[in-house]
Amino acid sequence: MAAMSRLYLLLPLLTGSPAAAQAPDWSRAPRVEITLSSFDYRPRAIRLRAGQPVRLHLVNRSRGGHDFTAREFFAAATVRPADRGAIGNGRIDLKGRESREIALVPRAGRYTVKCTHTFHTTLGMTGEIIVE
Ligand SMILES: [Cu+2]
Repeated sequence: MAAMSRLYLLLPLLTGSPAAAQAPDWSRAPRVEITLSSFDYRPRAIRLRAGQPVRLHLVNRSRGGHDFTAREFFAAATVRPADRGAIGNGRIDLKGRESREIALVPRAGRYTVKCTHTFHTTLGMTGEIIVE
């Protein structure tokens, strides 16, 4: 019985669940590719798992610049320290043909993403991030 309860105490550490107060192993986080183009995001609905570390790989396929703006999403998430500088006021800027990786642990919720360049949202650059 005593051995059993000890195992339960160790379990969060062994499984790497959020209960363990340690930095996520970012290298093992699955990679999710998100493509930006004129004037679209692919996929339109980005589905992520709550509390699970993930590496968002943003790829701008167009010649012009775009951004990936999701203020509530980034504010709620735990972003890898090395990537925090790339997010200014919930926005990630991508020059033409640029790509960037952002690792984070998302929090459950539904969030909107949009491009803040003039008229780009009107032209279709909006999407949704669904974290369950
Ligand atoms: Cu844009």
